Amino acid sequence: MASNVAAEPGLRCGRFVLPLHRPLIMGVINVTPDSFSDGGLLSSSAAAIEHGRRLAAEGADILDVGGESTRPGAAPVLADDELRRVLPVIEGLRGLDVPLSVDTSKPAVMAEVLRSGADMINDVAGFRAPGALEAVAGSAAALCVMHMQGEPRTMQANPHYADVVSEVADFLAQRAEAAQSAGIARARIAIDPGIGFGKTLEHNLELLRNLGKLASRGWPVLIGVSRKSMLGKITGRATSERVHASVAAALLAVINGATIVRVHDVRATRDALDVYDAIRGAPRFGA
Ligand code: HH2
Repeated sequence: MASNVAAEPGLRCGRFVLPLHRPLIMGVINVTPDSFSDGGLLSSSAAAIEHGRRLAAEGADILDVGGESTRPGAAPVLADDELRRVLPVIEGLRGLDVPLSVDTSKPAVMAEVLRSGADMINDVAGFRAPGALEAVAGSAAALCVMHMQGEPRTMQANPHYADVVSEVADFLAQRAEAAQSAGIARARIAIDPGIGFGKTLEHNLELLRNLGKLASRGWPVLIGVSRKSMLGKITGRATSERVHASVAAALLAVINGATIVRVHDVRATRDALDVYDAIRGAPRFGA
């Protein structure tokens, strides 16, 4: 569980400081009609709030609320529509003892959700939009800085890298340093290579094999691979049948260097990570 003790080392995340000595789970709440794995399921605020409560009870360490799908080919959403989707959910979940993240790339949405008490901003565009870093700088929120080649509409058309691991790591380090130059403390930043965002299956696998190289840059690494098409390519299964593959990928990501995993299936992931923590003798389980 998150702590309110400001002096504890960890990821500073709005009202909380998240300990980084054990893997953390970010549970996904997509308040969208068109997300790739669960679009339309949480179209009402009430359903999204109930889902968020369930994910928290299942062991989520962070809840990530999204009002715009980023799947390849997804239609863009206006800031006002995005806010209409996410604000009531933030309001409804604020009373839980869990940090609330908002998945957005729009500075106007960032500013407004921070005013409403969001603890983290998760930007798949790496805070590249003009005004994005300024929108978060004055808050206490954590940032997830993600890598994406291209933009969602076209990113899977022809992704190309000379060396995917070093190019992604260099981009993330540059963006994290730009955030720090904008006055954002290092302890507020996590980085994410953006699995499936302008990457082929081989690029994704190469990144997941080399998470240690990303982690060695010094910021905690967040990975979102849950139910993604790369798992469909490997297993041949539809999105709703990728729970086992997603848990395997999340566990391997943690073993390879990730600290935070962004998942749809919190309970199954929690079980796997609890077993992992127990076997490696993490403090909560004793030696
Ligand atoms: N993946 C998705 C959305 N946001 N954020 C981070 N930091 N990392 C990710 O890998 C990531 C993300 C895509 O997944 P999902 O939210 O389930 O789908 P959609 O974008 O279609 O709503």
